[in-house]
Amino acid sequence: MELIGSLASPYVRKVRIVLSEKKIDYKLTIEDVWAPDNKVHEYNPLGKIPCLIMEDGGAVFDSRVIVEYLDGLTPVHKLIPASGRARTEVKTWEALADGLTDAAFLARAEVLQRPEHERSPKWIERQMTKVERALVMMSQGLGDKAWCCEGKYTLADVAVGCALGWLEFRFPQLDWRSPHVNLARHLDKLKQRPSFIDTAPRLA
Ligand code: GSF
Repeated sequence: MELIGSLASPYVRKVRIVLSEKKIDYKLTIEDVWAPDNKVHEYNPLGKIPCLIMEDGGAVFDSRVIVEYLDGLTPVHKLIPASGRARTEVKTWEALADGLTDAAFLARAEVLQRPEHERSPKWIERQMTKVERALVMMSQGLGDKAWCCEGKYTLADVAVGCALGWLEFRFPQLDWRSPHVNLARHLDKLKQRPSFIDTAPRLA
């Protein structure tokens, strides 16, 4: 099994953490999606990572589809409840965490990909408001619990950890820890896990 990804992507990290927790072996192929000659589109026409290449050559994307596939691959350390309200709750946490990252990503791209005179401050403010509101919902949802939901470590915690870890990595100037002490505590706890340590975001 081959994972096309990068060492900084929060979505790739989410997949790598699930692979690690479920003890699934894989090959990581690093691709820079921003390089003009990158080959990602040969696997995923959307040109996005992560993209999982299965043993039969089939491609799986995006990260939510990949982690759902992986969780069903082996009974080792199930991270998504089998069905019902519990499954929906975990997947909604994942959508919240990925949505926070999506918004932060768009705000950052507005600065990195556009010359100053073309940037829209209103657009950046719109995206960062989504980030702030997502943080509030995460903090309220976690409360003083040990895990996001179901009273145990699930994909919800993996997704939240990847989103907060990416904010820490790419938005060091954004102080989300002071207003959301419980989220800061949760991330610091998750960062002790080998799966998080081994996939800490870094530049290639
Ligand atoms: C988002 C992946 C994504 O935007 C998922 O896998 O969950 N919904 C998808 N990945 C970025 C790389 S990143 O996270 O550093 C990506 O591939 N961007 C390239 C592009 O063309 O948007």
